[in-house]
Amino acid sequence: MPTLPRIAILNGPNLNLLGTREPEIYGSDTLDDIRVACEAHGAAIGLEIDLRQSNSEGELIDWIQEARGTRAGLIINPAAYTHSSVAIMDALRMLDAPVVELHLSNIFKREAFRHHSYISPVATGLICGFGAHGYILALDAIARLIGARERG
Ligand code: CA2
Repeated sequence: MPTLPRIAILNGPNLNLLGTREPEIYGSDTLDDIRVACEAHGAAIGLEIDLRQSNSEGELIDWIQEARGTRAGLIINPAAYTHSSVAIMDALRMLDAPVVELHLSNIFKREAFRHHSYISPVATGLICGFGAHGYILALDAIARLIGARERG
């Protein structure tokens, strides 16, 4: 049986606490709920999911580098590093695979400091404001991009 394209879904600092605080902003799903939903949706559309979370900028960068040549696409919710990390931007710039920047909340409806992203200029596209469902939308976007690449 041919192997499925593998998709990295990386999550930044504090997202391990999802579902425990501020549900009015981030929803009530935990990161494990999101993992289960992504794995089910991935199986339905022919993608293998590798979802990880780290509170460390360096570990996220190591995982982005690991994705080079091993992952067909990458979805990243960099959390607060969105607004501060030139290092994550530089690491993403070195990927050839499609990159979706994802946020649970609509960062443009929130404080001004969240309106600037170091990630958007190096991402293929941005999804924000749809809560946990954004991960499913991002998987559909990646599946379409990979299919388009395969068709040439
Ligand atoms: O909306 C998003 O997904 C964010 O990336 C979440 C980040 C925030 O800094 C970005 O501006 C937008 C914060 C993640 C904090 O995660 C929490 C999880 C549970 C409870 C409280 C915060």
